[in-house]
Amino acid sequence: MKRVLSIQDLSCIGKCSLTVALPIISAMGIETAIVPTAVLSTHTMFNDFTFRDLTEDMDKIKKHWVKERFDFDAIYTGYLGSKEQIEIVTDYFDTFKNKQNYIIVDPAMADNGKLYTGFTPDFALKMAKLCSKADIILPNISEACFMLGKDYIGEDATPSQIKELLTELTSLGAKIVVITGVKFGENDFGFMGYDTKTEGFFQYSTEEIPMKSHGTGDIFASAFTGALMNRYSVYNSLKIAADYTCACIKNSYNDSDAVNYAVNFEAEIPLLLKMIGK
Ligand code: PXL
Repeated sequence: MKRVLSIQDLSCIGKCSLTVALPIISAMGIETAIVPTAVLSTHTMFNDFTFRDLTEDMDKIKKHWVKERFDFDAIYTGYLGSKEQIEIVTDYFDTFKNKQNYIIVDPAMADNGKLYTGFTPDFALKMAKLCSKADIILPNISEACFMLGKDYIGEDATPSQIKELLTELTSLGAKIVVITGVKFGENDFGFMGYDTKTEGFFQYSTEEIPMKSHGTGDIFASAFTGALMNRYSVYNSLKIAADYTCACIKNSYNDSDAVNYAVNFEAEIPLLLKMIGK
């Protein structure tokens, strides 16, 4: 069985980061090892959330795993709580990277032109350095702009503006760069990417559900990682992730009982498994 390591926070309520990565990647038949970077009472969109920092444990966990000679088919990182945590994650990459495995960085730190609570522009530049070690990075438009130290170009950025951003992002050093949350036209929403090996752009879109929700980037990155581990190509894994994320948002949009701080990703896991032939 393939084994993924996911390094991100554990938000007890909020359906994001590890509470999304664990069920989705495990359901796809992949062992999911974790390093929880912090325990929060909720994700940071609620007021007065608690935050227990687990930075001190991160290095100790790594040292134990080196002794045990564990290895991973992919390392997928999301929300990280501080610049120090980014340094430690860099050490994880240096320790566990090998010729076969993938490093996937979702620089989860901003949306709609705003950094999440607690982050500074400086943090985004540090995250950009982490991206240099990745095989694949998955920023949204806001995260891409913050990492490049540029003014926010808006959610309605045109495909040609996104192409420019992608080209600039390749200077960070990742092999494949993908920007999520791209609007291609009326009711047409998806991702656009650039592969430095083939030197080609690619894109894919689904219908746009008129609803903004938290954790959808984490659902996308988790489903992508799971599909990649099921031997789908990078492009097909991204497509599967986009179709699944769209189905999750649609499910919540049609459900008057859906919570307003996340989407019903659980209800669409059977669809995701069908998509990967399970
Ligand atoms: O979904 C990204 C995310 C992850 N972790 C925490 C968050 C958020 C987004 O708000 O607050 C703690």
